[in-house]
Amino acid sequence: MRIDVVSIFPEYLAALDLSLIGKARRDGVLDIHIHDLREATTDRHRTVDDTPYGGGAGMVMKPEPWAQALSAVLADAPAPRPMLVVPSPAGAVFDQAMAYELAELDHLVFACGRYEGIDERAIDWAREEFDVRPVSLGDYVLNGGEVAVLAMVEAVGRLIPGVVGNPASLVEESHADGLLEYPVYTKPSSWRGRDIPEVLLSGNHARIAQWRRLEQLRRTAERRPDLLARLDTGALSDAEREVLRAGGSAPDGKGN
Ligand code: 6GU
Repeated sequence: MRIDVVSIFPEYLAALDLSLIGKARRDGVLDIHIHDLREATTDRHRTVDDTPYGGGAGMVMKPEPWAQALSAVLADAPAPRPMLVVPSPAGAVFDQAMAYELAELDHLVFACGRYEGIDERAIDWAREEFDVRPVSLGDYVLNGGEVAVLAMVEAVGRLIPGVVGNPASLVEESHADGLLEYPVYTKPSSWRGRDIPEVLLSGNHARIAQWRRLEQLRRTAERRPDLLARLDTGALSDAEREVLRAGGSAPDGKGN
């Protein structure tokens, strides 16, 4: 997969050299290019922003540097119509389903806005050559798109074959099946007076799977009841229904 990121703070994206994403880059699995938007300016001050028409606080990113920068990316693109992801608190909310969708594509381009955003005409202009998706990480405001791009590249990149060493770890994790992950434990089995749930020592894989499934439902009901609306309730066992009826409260009443 090819990924281009355009930003006025290219150093922010240095984190993409680290860990599994960094290794995937070095292995040639992810072809990631970081571009400085200011390189696409022509004035002495390398201006990328100006005051908003209609008034109001803050500054707006000028359209021409974006057109120049995105045209340069297109000139080097492996295929026509890359996906242009525009990080914005005014975008559609990024989730695991969107990560899976983006992971199927050959070429993603991220346009990191700062200030109050990018002149809307630059976005409209880009629609002629890109599929454009304004995307938000959630309902809060960041100062710019860079942190959001780090999150999105990691979420999408780890779904590309060869990025995560053991593909099985992609199956049993939060959101893979629309539920939160079950709690996990490692050695020692007794630590500071706290024992792991005995079922995990039983060696009974069916019982363990059943326990984990109930814990997933319990946690989801407790922490993210909004996710349960998408659950196929026709396919639930009696024990699973009971966990949901109890609203995610654990048998000991503590939740977890
Ligand atoms: Cl993607 N960008 C910015 N600037 N703020 C955000 C966001 C993105 N997602 C949530 N808040």
